[in-house]
Amino acid sequence: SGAQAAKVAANFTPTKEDYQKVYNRIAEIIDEAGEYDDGSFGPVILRLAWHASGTYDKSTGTGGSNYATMRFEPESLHGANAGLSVARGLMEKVKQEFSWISYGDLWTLGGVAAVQEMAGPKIPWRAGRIDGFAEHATPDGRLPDASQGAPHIRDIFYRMGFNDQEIVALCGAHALGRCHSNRSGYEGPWTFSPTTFTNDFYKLLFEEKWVWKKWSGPKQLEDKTTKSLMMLPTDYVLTQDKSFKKYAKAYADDNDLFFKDFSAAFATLMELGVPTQQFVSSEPWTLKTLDEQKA
Ligand code: HIF
Repeated sequence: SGAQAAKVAANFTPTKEDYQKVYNRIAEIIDEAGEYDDGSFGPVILRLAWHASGTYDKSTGTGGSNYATMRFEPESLHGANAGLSVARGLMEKVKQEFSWISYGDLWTLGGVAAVQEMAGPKIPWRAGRIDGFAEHATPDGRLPDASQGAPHIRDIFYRMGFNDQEIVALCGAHALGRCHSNRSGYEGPWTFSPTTFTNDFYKLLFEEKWVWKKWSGPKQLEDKTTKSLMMLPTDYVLTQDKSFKKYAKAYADDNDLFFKDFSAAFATLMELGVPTQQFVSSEPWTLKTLDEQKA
């Protein structure tokens, strides 16, 4: 808009209130999904935020959310990112209105808004990412492969700096959204409420009987009772590996613990690869949901 353009021209420094406005716009768009999937763009926007951040390698300091390199080929075409053009397109609409925000801030703020608007925990968030270039992109293969087992999950998430407890806490986000055969090859949702953030992912892992789905697609599990839910091999491993299982059980039994641990791990994920001195505030901000602002 003209007002936003004038702000940029005046070398304007955005405040927390300006980022809340961006959050609000994303939150509105999440709800404008119509017939798309389960009626929400929240899950795919969350997935963009995670794939933008999850390329981080702590040993080289490369990857992560700082430069938003998924805007460029070949990263945008990496197999793991199939379908995320939907989310990048939605975020582009927001960028047109708030041209002063960096793509890295915009996409991670999208992840925060998605979690919070789908009734999840508050995610503390800081602004300060800067737009980079294609040369900042990382090679294909940094994101997890759902067909693999516990050693692969550990390789990928230890590389980002996470421990077993944090890995299992993050995995609860698969309560949201669904797999699409034309994106990953896998098919179906993990829970009966794929647009509401709950600890149902862990509950279902332990309460349902999971059997291999008989189909021509990639190996995935289905619940024996309704055959309408799915688990990826990497999800099911959380019930098989002794260390993972301990945490998965704890989160199945205690939703508050899950919310608290997810919030901390997800906030860390969103900041991977961002030099500390770049953040505009030392204290993270907690942004309000649309509902809270109506009150
Ligand atoms: Fe996912 N994930 N994820 N994921 N993911 C898919 C979809 C979503 C993995 C694989 C897949 C995390 C970890 C892992 C979301 C959020 C998070 C799909 C289906 C696959 C295959 C894509 C498609 O077909 O559209 C693997 C192997 C992971 C490591 C164990 C995170 C923790 C759970 C980090 C995370 O936050 C979300 C949300 C979706 C749903 C997207 C949608 O469009 O509905």
